[in-house]
Amino acid sequence: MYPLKFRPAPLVEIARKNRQEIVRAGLTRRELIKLGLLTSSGYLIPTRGLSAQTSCPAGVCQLGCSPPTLPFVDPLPIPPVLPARPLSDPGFAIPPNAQPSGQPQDARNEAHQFRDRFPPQQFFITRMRPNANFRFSENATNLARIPPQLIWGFNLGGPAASDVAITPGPTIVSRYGTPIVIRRFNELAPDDTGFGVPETSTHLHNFHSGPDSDGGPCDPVFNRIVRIGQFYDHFYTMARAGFDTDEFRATNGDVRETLGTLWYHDHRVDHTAENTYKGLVGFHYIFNEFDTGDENTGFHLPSFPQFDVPLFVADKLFTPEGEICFDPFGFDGLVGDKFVVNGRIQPFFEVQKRRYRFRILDGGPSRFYQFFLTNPDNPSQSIPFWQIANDGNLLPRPIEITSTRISVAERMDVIIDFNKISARFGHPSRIWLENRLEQVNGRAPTDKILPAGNPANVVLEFQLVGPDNVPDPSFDPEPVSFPRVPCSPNDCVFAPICLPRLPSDNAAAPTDRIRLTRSFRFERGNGQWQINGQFMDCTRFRFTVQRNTAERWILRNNSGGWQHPIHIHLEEFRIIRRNGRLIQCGDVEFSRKDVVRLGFNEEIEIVMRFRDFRGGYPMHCHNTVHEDHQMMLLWQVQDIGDNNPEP
Ligand SMILES: [Cu+2]
Repeated sequence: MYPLKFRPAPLVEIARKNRQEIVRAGLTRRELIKLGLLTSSGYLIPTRGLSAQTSCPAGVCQLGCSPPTLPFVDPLPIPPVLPARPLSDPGFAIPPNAQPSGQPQDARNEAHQFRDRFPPQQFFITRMRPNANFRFSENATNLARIPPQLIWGFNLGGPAASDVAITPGPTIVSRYGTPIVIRRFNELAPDDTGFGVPETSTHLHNFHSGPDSDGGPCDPVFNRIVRIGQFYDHFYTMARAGFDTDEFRATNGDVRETLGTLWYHDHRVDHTAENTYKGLVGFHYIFNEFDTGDENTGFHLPSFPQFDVPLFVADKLFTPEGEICFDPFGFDGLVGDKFVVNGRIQPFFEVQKRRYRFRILDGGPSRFYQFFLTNPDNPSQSIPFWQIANDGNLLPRPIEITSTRISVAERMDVIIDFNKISARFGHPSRIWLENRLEQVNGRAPTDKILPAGNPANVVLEFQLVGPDNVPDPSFDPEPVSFPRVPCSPNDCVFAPICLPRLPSDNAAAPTDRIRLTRSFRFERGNGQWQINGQFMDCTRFRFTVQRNTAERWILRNNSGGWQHPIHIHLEEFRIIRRNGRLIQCGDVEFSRKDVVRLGFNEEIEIVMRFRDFRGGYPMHCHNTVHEDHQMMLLWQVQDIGDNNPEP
């Protein structure tokens, strides 16, 4: 499976074979340590040899052992937009499970909920394929160290081999009010790199989807897993949450539940970390009549695609020989030593001196980030930018920040005004997007903020080009931003996309009334990760939520050693308290959320509604290594819920 250019050295081959044999043997972590094959920190002990390049043993997959590379030599790739197909596309009419024999079959064995009410108006196709010639850099020096190699990705939907799969995959652009079907083919192949399972379930994080199209990890009854040669039709109503409640039926949902920045990723149970790390990820934007994608209309946010730019940030490990690697025995999580943005190592991006909207995503598998803007010629400058959205949700008021911390799967939409930076910070020619949060293992960041101006911590270099004061019709968040403007709980700069009412214990409407409080402990147990003392179990739902009601969930982490980004499917929640402290306006978490960072010894109170759909969804840690090692549970929504307070 290697391009001719890249013939792995024999020692690498030996190390990989050893790793594969161990995987096949199914040995436990404890057995491996006993046999002297695994260190207690979770790294496989290499069998022999040292690479000529570094002091790291050949084939080892370990922090600090990736080959050195030159930063800022590759332009930032922008994933292409997945083309929408007309409904007359011959593929669209074929009903599920009625494919001509010899053709790929639909893996789905359940109906799409609400498809009659929201008939699809657009159809997309994409194919998951191996790409054996993927370049993490185009630079000759870097290519000599990290050669073209195998990843998994998504293509533009064509059957031809020339329609090559990329990672991140094509950006899917959809709109509220235009229901869609996305047909995703699994055209992967088994490979011998030691990680990745060519079976998929593609989750649209965190769209309000029926369980049939959510792309969950597994289900006690319905099939979630798409095998090689199969496809799966994901149907998205493109309606806001609440569309099947009395209050919001007529408007097809509550406009305040509008989502914007989403992403899709593999969610195959037990193998999500490997499969997403190997490339099965991409952005999914949703526009609407207010956030239009055109800076001359609606909220006047910077125009897509030129000034509205996705930044898929991920960290990777490579062997000293330059082969991407993943240690299946590192249960703590994987932190890489190469920052990759939209598939390139530490790229640069040329910007005009005007405002841009960046949609920053922590693509995992395990690292937390705290991003700052750094002027490399004067790292002591504190450069502000404006956060306008948290996860998929516009904030009630933009917040001026000099940094924000995010954990795996969290997103932040920010406005960076390069004209103001140029005028106020001495006309710098370069600005770095720098991650200054120290993290040395997959457990958690150390909470230490590293000094500014270290190229090793930079994920992306902005190169400022062109004249100052170019015409810029886009929205300027500064004059309306907190703390320049005092905040209020009723803020709604992006009206009508305001914060929905908070559910409460005594509300009149069932969808507003908190029916129940449940609590969940996220903890270490039996060498892996548990919720309330139990591992993930695909065969049962741990509890049943009553449809069209609200609940309060208490998330607890009694550990001083671990942090967990907790993700809940189906709807957005609100974080009410952290350790008893109310989250108040002016805080970036005073927002609708779909991931919450559960820090050291923290107790978090959230409230959430469960509307419209029936069926099963997961809650899990989004450190994907923790998730795969069992920190996940399935719950369901039905017309009658249970009252289990500690499921
Ligand atoms: Cu975790």
